[in-house]
Amino acid sequence: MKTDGRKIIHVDMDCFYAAIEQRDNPELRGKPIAVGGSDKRRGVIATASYEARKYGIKSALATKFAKKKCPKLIIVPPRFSAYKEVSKTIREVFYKYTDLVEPLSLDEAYLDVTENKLDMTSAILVARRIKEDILKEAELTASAGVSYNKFLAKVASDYNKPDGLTAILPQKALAFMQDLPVESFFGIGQATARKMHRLRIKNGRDLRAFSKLELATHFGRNGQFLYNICRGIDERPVNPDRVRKSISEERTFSEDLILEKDIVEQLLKQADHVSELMKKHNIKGKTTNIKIRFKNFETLTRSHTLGFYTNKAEHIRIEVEKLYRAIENTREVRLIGVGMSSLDTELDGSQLELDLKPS
Ligand code: DCP
Ligand code: MG
Repeated sequence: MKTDGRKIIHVDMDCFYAAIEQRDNPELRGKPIAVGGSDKRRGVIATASYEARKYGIKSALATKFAKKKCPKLIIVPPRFSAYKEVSKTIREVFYKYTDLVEPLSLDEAYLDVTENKLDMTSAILVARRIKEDILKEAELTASAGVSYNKFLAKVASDYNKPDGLTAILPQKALAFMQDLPVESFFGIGQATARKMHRLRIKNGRDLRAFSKLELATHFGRNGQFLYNICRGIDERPVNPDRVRKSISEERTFSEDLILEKDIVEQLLKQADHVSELMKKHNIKGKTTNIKIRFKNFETLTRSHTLGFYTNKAEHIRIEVEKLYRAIENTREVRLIGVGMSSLDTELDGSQLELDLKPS
């Protein structure tokens, strides 16, 4: 099989927010806990400890419902600054081994260790060392997956959680995917999985029985990707800290915003922050972007490009408000992002992000 000889690691922290809360408060250890919003204020669970997962408590569940499933469940409010701090620590660990690090979120990243700073030939050994370093530096466990591409490394890290280390060698890749349920394929969401079930596709073996054309017919643009991944082919490179070409501010609220007035007010506040930051660094942009995440984690993005560069708050405010009004939203909002792109500094690849604190 063609593997282009890469060595990719995917690292994902174990029940990230909850593990940090248990680390920092010994009274929570060994108990079913969940980080999230209060049931009294119609909050949702961000994540749950392994003790709580036994009761079926998981991300995005309404806290009220979670308490019904597990009456002893302890709800802990999130402390985003602590999570960011840990995220920084683990990234520093990654950079000890390679600069080819592509963070996917606060708690997970891809690393290309084909060549690495310690000249280690075994990627499995690198992964073990990374896990040890994380345990030492952050007192937390991570799960790692090792393989020759991103897709398989990601599947592998999820295979044996928590504190797992799974390698999928090239000669084992197809066998590994044969019986892997489509739900465990990264990139296959719930809706696609349901569609697959209707087509009697339950696992990698079933998927491989479909031709490229058939997959394209049923799954559109995703068809080619599906055709490749079930054959163990994924040539996407690890993108080290992509030079992002935007300035943005994102906020997750500890309680969802319900009133339109509050949502718009928050959007305008963030527009002001983005404008301030742009002015401070003498940057202007043409495209305004907003991102709205609803209570159920569905996320919408909208953008509009002006015919001129600006960093004026009054311009960004108008754009942001127009973009939001056009959505005609009636749902509760848990996250808002406001940003500017198409920057006049794009040629030198400037990138800035506000350091966020939750409101
Ligand atoms: N998160 C969230 N809402 C979600 C999913 C996740 O707020 N719907 C947050 C809380 C998680 C963190 O992101 O702790 C990392 O997400 P993961 O999907 O990696 O979940 P965990 O790390 O909590 O658990 P696992 O051990 O399964 O990776
Ligand atoms: Mg995780």
